[in-house]
Amino acid sequence: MIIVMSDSHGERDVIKAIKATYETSASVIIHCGDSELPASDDIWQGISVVKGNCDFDDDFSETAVLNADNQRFFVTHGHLFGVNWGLSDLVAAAHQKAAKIAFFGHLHTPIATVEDGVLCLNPGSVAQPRGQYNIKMYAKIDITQTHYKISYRDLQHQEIPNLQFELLRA
Ligand SMILES: [Mn+2]
Repeated sequence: MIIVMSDSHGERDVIKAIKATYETSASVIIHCGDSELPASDDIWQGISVVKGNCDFDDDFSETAVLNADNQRFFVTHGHLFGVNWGLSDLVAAAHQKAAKIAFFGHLHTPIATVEDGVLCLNPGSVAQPRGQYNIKMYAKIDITQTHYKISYRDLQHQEIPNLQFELLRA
């Protein structure tokens, strides 16, 4: 099981609460950037985090490639790959890293779609949600033999209606 969050924008306690909930059960916990925290903060012990456009600590990486649950993930904030205008650059970067899953943030809105064989997943924002779903949220992903089971959760860790997906693995 993979936990992905993003765009906490200074809300450190939210990261702490999600980490505490899943640190013993998740294979990996990911933060897709715009934490506005220092890279040296001990909150990052046990979390894989990248640099967002609102992060100014150069000790964060712009991208990360992770392996967990027999999958390889490409992680980035998204602004460097033009996600405001489409996912093709993100998908190309994932292909380049031989990753079948790309996690990104920046848009503050949930997206879960398979494009050209790559699951592109935006977990929404745990602090400043935008768009149709005005709910602070993160995503939980279980990978089965055949499917990606994606569950968006609110900050009480409850499933958000209409944001539960089973997508066929490419
Ligand atoms: Mn942001």
